[in-house]
Amino acid sequence: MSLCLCSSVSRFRKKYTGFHIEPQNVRFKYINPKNKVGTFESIAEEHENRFKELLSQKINEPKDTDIEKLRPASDPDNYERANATIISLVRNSEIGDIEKTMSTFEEKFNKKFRYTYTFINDEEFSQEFKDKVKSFSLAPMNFVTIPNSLWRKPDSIDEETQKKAIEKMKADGVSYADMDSYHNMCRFYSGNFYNIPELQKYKYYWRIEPGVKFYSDINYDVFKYLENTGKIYGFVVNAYDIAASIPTLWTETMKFLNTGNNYKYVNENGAFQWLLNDLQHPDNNEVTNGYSTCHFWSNFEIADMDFYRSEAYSKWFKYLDSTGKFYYERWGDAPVHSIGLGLFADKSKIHWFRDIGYYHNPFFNCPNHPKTSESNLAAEKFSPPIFSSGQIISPRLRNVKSKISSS
Ligand SMILES: Nc1nc2c(ncn2[C@@H]2O[C@H](COP(=O)(O)OP(=O)(O)O)[C@@H](O)[C@H]2O)c(=O)[nH]1
Ligand SMILES: [Mg+2]
Repeated sequence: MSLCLCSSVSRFRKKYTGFHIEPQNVRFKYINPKNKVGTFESIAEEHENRFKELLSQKINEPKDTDIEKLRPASDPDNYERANATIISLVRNSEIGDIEKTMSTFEEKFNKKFRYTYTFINDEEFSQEFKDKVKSFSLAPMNFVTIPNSLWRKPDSIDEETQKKAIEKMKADGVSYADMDSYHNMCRFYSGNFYNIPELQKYKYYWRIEPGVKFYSDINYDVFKYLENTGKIYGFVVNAYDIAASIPTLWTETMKFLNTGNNYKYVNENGAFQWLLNDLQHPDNNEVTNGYSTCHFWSNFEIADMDFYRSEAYSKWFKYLDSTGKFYYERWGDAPVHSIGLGLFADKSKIHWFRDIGYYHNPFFNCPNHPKTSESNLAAEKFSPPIFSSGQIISPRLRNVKSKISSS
């Protein structure tokens, strides 16, 4: 997956592809590959129209593998599963919301496949939580308490520095700035969850959250879909982040890439242009010094943990963690996963599950799909393009999103 380009080749590539990869000389440049012109509002509008048009087209199951081989067995007890688990980080108090999540998740997917749930918590799960959750599904369940070393704020975080940082984040409108638990959660999902002992044996996971909904009947095994196609990451929604929560994530990443031989981790077929796109929100790129803030919305992920366990991702995460900025800034797991994927993975291995109807406040992925229940969606007052997926989100939407997340 790594590459080493000789300098003449890399100069050539820089000109045409917007990247330059040499030891201690890694640079990326947005090259506007489709040569778009216009104001950022007009480009956003053009994208929005194209996106609406795309979403209005009928979408069915993926066609790049023999999907008939991925159908559920008539008896879920005798189904040969992939090496995968459903994960959810959840508090005891969220039993009501996880029940809501599981009711549509079971109905649309897991009652047919019975993948094991792994519930994860920073505290011990109560007997009441366990008893209730077991009544929501026939699938096996594991209940995991996260070791403190993988969850709690490291001792190296300086209190005074953090205090000042929190004031700055608050002034910049970064929500949850003063909640240690939120920072713990972002750090845990960025770099530690796949290392908890109970997840070591698994390769694939599907992340679900309390209070989300699934709308489409999924009649094929999504894990085997990744396995058969060699893909490593699946998403449904793609959005901009609050740039003030990650002002130095990109520059720290560039420092990492330009140290020692770390250049070798960059995949020449990475999604660099997506990471750098500045046509719609140059304001974001300005704050971050280059990164568009486009990210896969990580409350939904179907992915391969071996990607995070790779030398490239783990070494990079270790570096990020050493800066303390999961606490001095509010680096989220969504931009961290996304930058990692954009740099270290071949972009052809990233999959948009366009056919999966999904909702997490305030965004939807709403497929025009024969197996999506229209009555469910109508009940949610679905209103594209605001509640829709894809990376094409208008400036207006960004305001809506930051208003909602700071309320
Ligand atoms: N056990 C536990 N779960 C948490 C904690 N903080 C967040 N979570 C879970 O982490 C996930 C993301 O948190 P959420 O509040 O939904 O973040 P948001 O979607 O970014 O607003 C959810 O599944 C939460 O239940 C925590 O302190 N303890
Ligand atoms: Mg959430």
